[in-house]
Amino acid sequence: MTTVQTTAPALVHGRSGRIGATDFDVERVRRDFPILREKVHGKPLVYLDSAATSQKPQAVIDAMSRFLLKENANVHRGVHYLAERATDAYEGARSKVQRFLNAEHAEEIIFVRGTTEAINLVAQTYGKTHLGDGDEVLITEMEHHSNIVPWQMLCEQTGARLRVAPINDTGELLLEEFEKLIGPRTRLVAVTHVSNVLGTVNPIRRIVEMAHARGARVLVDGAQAAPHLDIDVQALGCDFYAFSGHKMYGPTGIGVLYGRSELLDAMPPYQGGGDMILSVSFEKTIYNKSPAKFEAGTPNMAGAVGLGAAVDFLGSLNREALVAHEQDVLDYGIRALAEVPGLRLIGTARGKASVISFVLDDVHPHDIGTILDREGIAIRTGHHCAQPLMSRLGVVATARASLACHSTRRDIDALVSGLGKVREIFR
Ligand code: 7TS
Repeated sequence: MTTVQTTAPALVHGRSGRIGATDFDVERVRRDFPILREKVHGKPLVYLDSAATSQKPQAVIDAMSRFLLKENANVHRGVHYLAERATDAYEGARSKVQRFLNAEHAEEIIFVRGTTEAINLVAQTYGKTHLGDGDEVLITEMEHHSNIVPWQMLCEQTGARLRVAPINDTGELLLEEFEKLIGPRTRLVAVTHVSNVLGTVNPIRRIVEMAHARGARVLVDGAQAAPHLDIDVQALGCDFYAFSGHKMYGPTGIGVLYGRSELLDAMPPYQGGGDMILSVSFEKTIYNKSPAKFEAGTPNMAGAVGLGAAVDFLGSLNREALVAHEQDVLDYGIRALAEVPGLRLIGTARGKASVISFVLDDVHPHDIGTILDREGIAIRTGHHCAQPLMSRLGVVATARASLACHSTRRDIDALVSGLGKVREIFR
């Protein structure tokens, strides 16, 4: 088993001084992911489903097993050696995430199960205390169900109304329409940073400016952005930012809600239980401060440590070269797929990131996925938990190839050749 040095740079600087895709040593990065050496149906694995969940580098696997082998104990509670080690590891992961997001304070980082839980937390705490009858939540047509349903539930509970900003046929948000929809009753705007179906990257800073100018708060769903973009919550100016560990090379069952401290301080707790209190009596309970206030019960300690290792892993890659590399594979993929007869790309926004959705003649996407699987190629097919977006696009489902730092042009070539087999079968 190879142990990865997460601190070693995975690339060299180009001689020109400008960093480009060729500066990214993808073969070396691929060696960090043990699963990429697996065979599927006797064929080398071609993993193009990172938007659903990313594969894990050895460093993340090692950090989690090291924690379980040598440091495991319950956090924040014990005075013994292991309890202190575990607490340091858990809180150390929080500091890593704070730096990853450029949050001002570590207390602004709340560990949750994932993006879904982060959004539900905001809806049921901030939302329930700040929205009433006739108030509005504004989302967009390209949201994942996790950034739709929690707001619908909140609206049912409070009498607030859900408004939806439209997109154009390429999958870009119509900013003028969006701005018009921010009215005097808009209390919250909840928008995805990167669409999981279209790859559209939304102009979050502009959106925040528009919303703040009208007194609305902004939650950003960063599930698809965290593995690909540099995120700076202070520069974005957003009020809440949510993401999942498992989509950015970390484990499942751990994610993050960032919230600005003045908002978190004024919010009620999400769940009651251990660790979220300062004192409890049958007459009165006094809640702890953030982040403990929002982390009732024993948290996912090994998960947080794994997420911290994922942050380190991403930090060990030169972001500029990584972005250039992923863009190169994406552009190559878009060009190559556009030439497949009968294939229609879904989502062609300018400056899109990391995912390529498509339909192929009248072949059902599930059939595409099943035939590609026989070739060792993993893609996702279906509605991608974005049924309203499917309706808007006039499709029931799409096939989706999604990229990661280890993706190569070879993966795309394999996909194109697999699609050739699909076409032969359905000729
Ligand atoms: N928001 C976006 C934009 C997502 O892509 C996803 C998951 C979520 C929220 C929910 O994240 P979770 O970790 O809480 O489940 N998206 C996908 C996907 O595209 N394929 O599988 C899961």
